[in-house]
Amino acid sequence: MSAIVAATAGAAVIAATPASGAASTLGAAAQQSGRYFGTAVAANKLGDSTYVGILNREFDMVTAENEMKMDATEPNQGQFSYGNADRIVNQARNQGKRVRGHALAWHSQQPGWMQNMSGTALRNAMLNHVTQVASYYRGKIYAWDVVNEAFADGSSGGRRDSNLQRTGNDWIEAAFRAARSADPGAKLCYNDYNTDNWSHAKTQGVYRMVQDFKSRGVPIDCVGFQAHFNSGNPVPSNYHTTLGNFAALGVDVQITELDIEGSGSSQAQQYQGVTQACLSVARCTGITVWGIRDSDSWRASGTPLLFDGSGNKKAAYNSVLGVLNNGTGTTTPTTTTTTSGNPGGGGCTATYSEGEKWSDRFNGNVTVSGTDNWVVTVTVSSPQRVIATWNTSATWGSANVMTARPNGSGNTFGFTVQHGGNWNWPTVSCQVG
Ligand code: G2I
Repeated sequence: MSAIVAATAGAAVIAATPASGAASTLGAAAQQSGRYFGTAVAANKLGDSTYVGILNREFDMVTAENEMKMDATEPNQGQFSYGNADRIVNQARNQGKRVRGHALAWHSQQPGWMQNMSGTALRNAMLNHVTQVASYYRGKIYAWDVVNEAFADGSSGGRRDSNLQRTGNDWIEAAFRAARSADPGAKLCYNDYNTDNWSHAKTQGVYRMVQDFKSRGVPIDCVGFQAHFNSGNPVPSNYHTTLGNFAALGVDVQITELDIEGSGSSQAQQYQGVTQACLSVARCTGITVWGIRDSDSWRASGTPLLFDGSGNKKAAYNSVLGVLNNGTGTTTPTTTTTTSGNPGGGGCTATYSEGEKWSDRFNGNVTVSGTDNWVVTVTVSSPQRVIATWNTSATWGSANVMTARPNGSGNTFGFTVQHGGNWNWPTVSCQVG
């Protein structure tokens, strides 16, 4: 959205707040900013009408929780089995949903025959598996987790030891190349856990690998952050930094397996923080939760999901939906202009543009034209607060209304808004002083 308003007599104010949708489902709310909201799905629950009802209503992306893993799709070497995976893919696609593929190559959940292999035989078997499965689903998968969990926990920042790793350090890039050949239209992701905190060695190790892959032309399009959180592994306050730094390497980032153990408002706040972190990064293309109801979770006792065991929406659901609905302003419009005429002739125009964004605050910039003697009114909406200004002399009419005047620094000034979860743009209007 952008607007140009002629500088004529009389006040003309264009609301700088973008149309804020009030979507009532997670998928529809995420779509307002071009993102998706997905869930892991288990084939054996597709007969549960409560489960399928929530799935069909709320989510627009689906990941098979176990059914596309190596042990499920190639139980015997060279014999592929897609029955359960197909049930999930077909159910999703019939409902107009997209599918994330999980996972082509992983040290875990290997079929028995593969667990006993090594060397060239294992490398070739892995590459054949990647080629066969990605070819079978060619054109039906939005993004593949090509390689899952290949980095070590702890302080090393290096690779995890596994039979695949022992076939040579280039096994990951070989898998990505095979996947690209088999399904050139799918986004190809590296996916891992404990990579959310920017200061962790594992995060840095994955970052260096992606940087290396991009510099050498290895076909990687995205990085998945599993995001399994609990009190021992809380949502990091620097999550937006992590997502933003990876995105700056030229890849999409996605939250791929989100769940947060806990309950009530504390759990809701953490879900809010993760959602905000994704919305604050333009290339964070979507969020997937790892299951629908608490009772569907791989760690059900931690009640880590958005619906309770009966399928009721939890506080965490409402907080995620609220952030998705308020977050649309962060990526859609780029400039908005407001103008007020000057009864003596002439007028001025104030143009707002977005600045940097963080999980708790964002910057805005205002450029004034038409006069050097301006008075710009900036109005923020609750619970937003302006917490800093530059290149202007500012006074406050009320906590939400700031009056900005020149301070000799020119006709562009800026300010920082602590947003409290409200990402709507401030309104700006200009008068000749
Ligand atoms: O462990 C949580 C996730 C971590 N990232 C990769 C994901 O693929 C992983 O998902 C979980 C599934 O949610 C579990 O459902 O992966 C586990 C296996 O690594 C899955 O657990 C398995 C059990 O180990 C099997 O005994 C069981 O037969 O689920 C199978 C199907 O219910």
